[in-house]
Amino acid sequence: MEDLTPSKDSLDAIEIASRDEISALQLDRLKWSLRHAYDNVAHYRDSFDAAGVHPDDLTSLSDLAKFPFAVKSDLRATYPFGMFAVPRDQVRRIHASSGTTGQPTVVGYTANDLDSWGTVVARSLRAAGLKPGDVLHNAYGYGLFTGGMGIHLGADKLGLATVPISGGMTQRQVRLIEDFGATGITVTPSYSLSIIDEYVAQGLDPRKSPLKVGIFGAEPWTNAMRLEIEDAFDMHAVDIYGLSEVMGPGVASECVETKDGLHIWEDHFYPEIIDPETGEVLPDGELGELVFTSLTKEAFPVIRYRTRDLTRLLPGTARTMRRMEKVTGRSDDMIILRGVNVFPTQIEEQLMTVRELAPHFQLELNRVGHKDEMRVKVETLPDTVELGDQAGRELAARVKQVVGVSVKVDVAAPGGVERSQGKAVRIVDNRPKE
Ligand code: DLL
Repeated sequence: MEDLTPSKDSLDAIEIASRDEISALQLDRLKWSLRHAYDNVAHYRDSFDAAGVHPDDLTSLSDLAKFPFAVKSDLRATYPFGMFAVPRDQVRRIHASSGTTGQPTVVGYTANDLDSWGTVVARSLRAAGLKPGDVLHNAYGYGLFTGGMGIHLGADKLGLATVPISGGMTQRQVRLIEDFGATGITVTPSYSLSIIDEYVAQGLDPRKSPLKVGIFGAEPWTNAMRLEIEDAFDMHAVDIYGLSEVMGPGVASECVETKDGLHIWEDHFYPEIIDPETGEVLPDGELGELVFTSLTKEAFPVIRYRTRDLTRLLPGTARTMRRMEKVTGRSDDMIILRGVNVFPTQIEEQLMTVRELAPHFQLELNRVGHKDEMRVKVETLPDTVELGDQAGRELAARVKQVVGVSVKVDVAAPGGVERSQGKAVRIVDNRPKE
């Protein structure tokens, strides 16, 4: 694979500034952001007052721990625009979550917010090794989802030639990557697997594609999956993280030269890790729930927003900004099976070690009698169909040994597991609601 390391002088100065400079900037911006939220959003004013804290109480970064958390239900309760901090005529963009599990969450951006978003996404794409002259095949969904439009903003800012293909119509994805000579692709890891299958179905070798790097996010994926995708396309694969409430894609991103976790763009987003049970702030290095406070956002400031994503904070490497480890999963996606906590990423890791099985999978939870049962739905490769039963037994044994739970493995023929066109649905929960 080609060395895509960006030159030092192409980086924003703040990416490699000293920790003291970064902290000083964060403190200034944090003071502004708390004040802005308190003065302009009733929810923050009420919750700060109820907790007996005021923006003036913050004199150091660690004082942030005194302030109350914001959670998704706060956003839903103020649907649609109750958390906006600017007059409506200053809002230039509105995005929203799909709302499949309740009231959609609505977020807004001013012109300055869109500019900052473009900056952090451009930084992320540059960290992945892209530069002006590259053709970016952007297969994240365009629409209310922040993936497509967010990446597009940053690609424009960096000076790439963007192909705004969005998700779906997989045959055409392959054709346009080839015909337009895409050198970068932005896509969910699960949908990239469908694109790889389609290459093979068309009799093409994905390793011969023009792609040099893929920038994958919007859902958890493992380092084992990274190796699988890098090998299939003969390209680099890096991780990009973000969430609509905090901005969208580009809150944190991995550097192609190190691939050692995602640098958080700390001049715009202040991270904390908390114990999800007690809310206590944990020291860097410890695993817990990621919490973000926006430092520059005007339309939709978030103060101590609980992401539900589990990870840990690590010191900077390729950049001075701190890293977050690859996300293990969302606390909502943690399955408790007969007392053992299991994340879909743990199953993914084991699946990747069984050579005869394709990387697609889904977990089905059933109640059998009084017991919960997990079925892992997988499929064979076209040339390993006869080895399916044996491969299924091997996967069950590895999951038992490494993850510590007994699962049933259902091995289907190639194409038997539902394909994703965006975020994969990893868990199908058929258990009766309690
Ligand atoms: O998924 C934004 C995004 C788009 C990120 C494209 C990266 C690329 P939401 O739809 O609001 O926004 O979903 C946010 O997705 O809280 C995580 O649980 C999960 N997530 C996002 N990126 C990653 C990642 C977009 N790299 C939620 N690894 C977040 C693991 C991720 N989980």
